Amino acid sequence: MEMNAVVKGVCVIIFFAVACSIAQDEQSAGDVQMNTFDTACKRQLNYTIRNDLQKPTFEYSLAIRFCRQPFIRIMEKAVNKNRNFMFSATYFPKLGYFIDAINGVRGFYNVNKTWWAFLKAPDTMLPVGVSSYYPADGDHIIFNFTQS
Ligand code: B12
Repeated sequence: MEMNAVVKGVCVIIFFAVACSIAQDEQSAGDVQMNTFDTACKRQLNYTIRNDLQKPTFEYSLAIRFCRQPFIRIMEKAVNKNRNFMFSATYFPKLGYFIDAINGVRGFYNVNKTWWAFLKAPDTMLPVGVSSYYPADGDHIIFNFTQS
C-alpha cells in the first residue's frame, strides 16, 4: 500500500517535469512580456546585424537566451530588447520568411543586387532561411548587408 503511494508520487513528479520541459520548448519568444519559463531557456547565442555598405553604416550585437526555436523567433526577441534590430519580412510558401529590411535598411535585389545575407560567423552562408534554421547553443549569427 505504502509502496503504491510512493510510485504514484514519483509518477506525478515525472509528469510535471515532462510537461514543464515541453512548455519551455514550445513557448513563443515573440511574447513581449517575459514569462516565467523564459529564465529556464538556457541556450545562448550572439546575434549581429552589420551594414558596411551604405551610410549610415552600423554594427550591433546582442547576446540572447533561447529555447529550441527557429531563428525568426530570436529576431523577435532581439527587437523586444533593442529597437535597432527591427526588421520586415515577406512570407514565401514552403520557404518561410525572407528578410527584406533590418534597422530601416532594405535590400533592393532587382535594382542594385543588395540583400541581407544570413550567416553563421565568421562567414558561412546558412543553407536555409530564418524560419527553418534552429540555432545551436553558442552560435554567432550575423545578418550582413551584401551586394552580389
Ligand atoms: C534568386 C535567389 C535568391 C535571391 C533572391 C532575390 C531576388 N529578388 O531574386 C537572393 C540572393 C537575395 C537570395 C537570398 C537568400 N536565399 Co535564395 N535563392 C534564390 C534562387 C536561386 C532562385 C529563386 C527564384 O528566383 N525563384 C523563381 C521565382 C519566380 O519564384 P519566387 O517564389 O518568386 O522566388 C522568390 C523566393 O524564392 C525568394 N527567395 C529567394 N531566396 C529565398 C530564401 C528564403 C529562405 C526565402 C523565404 C525566400 C527566398 O526570392 C525569390 C524572388 O522574389 C533559389 C533557388 C531556386 N532555384 O529556387 C534560392 C533559394 C530559395 N535561396 C535559399 C537561401 C537559403 C537563401 C538565403 C537564406 C541564403 C542566406 N544564407 O543568406 C537568402 C535569404 C536571406 C534573407 N534575407 O532572408 C535556398 C532556400 C532553402 C530553404 N529550404 O530554405 C534556395 C532554395 C537555394 C538553395 N538550394 O540553397 N536568394
